[in-house]
Amino acid sequence: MHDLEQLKEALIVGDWKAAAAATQAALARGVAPLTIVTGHLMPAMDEVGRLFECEEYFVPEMLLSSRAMKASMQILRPLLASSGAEPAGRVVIGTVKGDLHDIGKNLVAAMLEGGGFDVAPELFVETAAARSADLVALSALLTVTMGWMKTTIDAFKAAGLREKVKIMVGGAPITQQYADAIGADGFGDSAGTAVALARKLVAA
Ligand code: B12
Repeated sequence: MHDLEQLKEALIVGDWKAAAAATQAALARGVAPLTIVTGHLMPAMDEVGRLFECEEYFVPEMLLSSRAMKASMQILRPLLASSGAEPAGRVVIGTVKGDLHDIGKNLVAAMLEGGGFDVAPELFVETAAARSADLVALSALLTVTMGWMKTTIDAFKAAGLREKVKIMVGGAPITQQYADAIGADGFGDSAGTAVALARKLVAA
């Protein structure tokens, strides 16, 4: 089997050792890190989500798959984050309260680092104030945690900091309409669009 097919299979069956080995093999062949992520890791996780939805997989299987994805990302992240670009701004990024899904957020963070942003994790209002952030990036993967995005934006308003930062949102259930409705400044549907959006927002 081709290494990229092995990688997808390793994620679906939740074999982190095979995922790490297939990632190394693909890199050694010269496959670009971002191609591995968008072309192979993400479709594999979509398949895991589909299997969960049709009740072939349950939480333990999803956990094994996420461990395999993380093993692959551990190898890819430094490569995604090392573009050597000029500092473009300061970002605070996190997954909203109640939501454990951090794979997509970590990927967006790695891409932002690669795009020259200085990225600080979580604790939105405090960290944004302490680090004089230009941009706050919120991630949510559950329909039940999406509401915390609005709560977080409201917390910035209450702290008198809303005008000082731009806020961008993303995650599988988030749409442009939702971003507009909660008063976010921007929405991105992938780690790649996150960097372009971040640049646009800090330049505005
Ligand atoms: C892995 C996984 C888990 C793992 C998470 C491990 C981890 N540390 O992250 C575990 C097992 C813990 C888990 C738990 C649960 N999960 Co889950 N999970 C998934 C799964 C299969 C993959 C998610 C993932 O990593 N995708 C890959 C990443 C790279 O993609 P992404 O997160 O979408 O991020 C990309 C974009 O959205 C965007 N993006 C993301 N954030 C941001 C932020 C900004 C600012 C921007 C610009 C862009 C952006 O860029 C990213 C990269 O391109 C999804 C299915 C799916 N297809 O999404 C279900 C899924 C999200 N889970 C689901 C559910 C129901 C649950 C549970 C409630 C299950 C349960 N009964 O307990 C729990 C909830 C736990 C909690 N409180 O959070 C549902 C959600 C349904 C819904 N509409 O709410 C899904 C959709 C599965 C399904 N089809 O039913 N899960």
